[in-house]
Amino acid sequence: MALKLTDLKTEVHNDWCPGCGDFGIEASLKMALTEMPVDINRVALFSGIGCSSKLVHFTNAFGIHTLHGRVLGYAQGAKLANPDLEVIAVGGDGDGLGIGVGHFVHAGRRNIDMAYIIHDNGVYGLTKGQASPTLHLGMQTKSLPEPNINSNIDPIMLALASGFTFIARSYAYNTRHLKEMIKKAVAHRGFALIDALQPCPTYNDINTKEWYGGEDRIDPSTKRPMPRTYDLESTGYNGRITADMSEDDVGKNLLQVIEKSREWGDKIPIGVFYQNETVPIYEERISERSPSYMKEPPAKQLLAKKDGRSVVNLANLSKELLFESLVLAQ
Ligand SMILES: Cc1ncc(C[n+]2csc(CCOP(=O)(O)OP(=O)(O)O)c2C)c(N)n1
Ligand code: SF4
Ligand SMILES: [Mg+2]
Repeated sequence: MALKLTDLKTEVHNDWCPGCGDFGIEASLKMALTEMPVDINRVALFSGIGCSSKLVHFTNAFGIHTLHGRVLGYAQGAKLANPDLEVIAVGGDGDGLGIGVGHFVHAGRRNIDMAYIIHDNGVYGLTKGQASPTLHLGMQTKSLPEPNINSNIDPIMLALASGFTFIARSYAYNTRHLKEMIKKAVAHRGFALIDALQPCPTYNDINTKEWYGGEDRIDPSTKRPMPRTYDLESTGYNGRITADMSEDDVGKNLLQVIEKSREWGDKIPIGVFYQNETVPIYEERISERSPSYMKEPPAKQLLAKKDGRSVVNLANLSKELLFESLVLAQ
């Protein structure tokens, strides 16, 4: 039976602030799940810690709310233990690009087949609005006593440098666009990132819904706001790398990702910046060394006998490692 949006609803009380962009990301994810050919019983959601990371409680699918900055460790581990899972990780910009930035970079190098959505609101929402790594230099959101003293991390550029094979950006209130990006990220074979721009009306009073919507920029001819975000695809942009491309063309494509990632302010591109399915995924790399891996991954190994006793016999090992070494040491 087709999955409906109501199937994904939970009874957990939602305490996001009114107007929070997290609602748009939650709605987009749920819409995407109902439209994708995935079995919801095989979907596994993982989140870190932050306002955004509460999303797993509000979605009726298997999920784990992990630790701050550790979402990718858990999510990648689960996918490697059971490659049949459709793993989707979510979390804040602080979670993924502050404390968790090491995991972010190494996830790119591995290229495990899973998707990761960063809720990019420029602040540490849950802990009262400190500057997150994506807040631009010199910006002073309302919780900051002084303007931000650090330059920002650009998730698109960092992902490109780290080896991510699908890099997209979307906007929380453009749920139709974000839903499509999520579907593409999940369908992508390899590690897929979506940088989801997300207004935090409580602590980020600069990158607001009105700011993204261009309400301070009225088109003199139409007298209507000129939204800051625009769809890359509508400009003919194509970030895909294919096996038949020359080194020169690959280089040109990489340059256009850099060029587009630098656009910010009055014009903010959203869409797929880069997609490269010519890089082997981690699961293939392991299979080359261990041909039985995909057939018998760790999650399909027998852990216990029918009577509940472990099939693992540690007696000999502990005897060798502990007992004998202690006896010998005497
Ligand atoms: C190891 C550790 N360090 C710090 C914290 C405190 N902490 C909880 S959430 C958070 C930041 C959340 O910001 P972000 O990841 O951007 O998520 P948001 O709330 O903005 O969605 C911090 C610093 C923690 N829970 N664990
Ligand atoms: S503090 Fe910001 S990010 Fe957190 S729930 Fe409120 S509006 Fe959303
Ligand atoms: Mg944040």
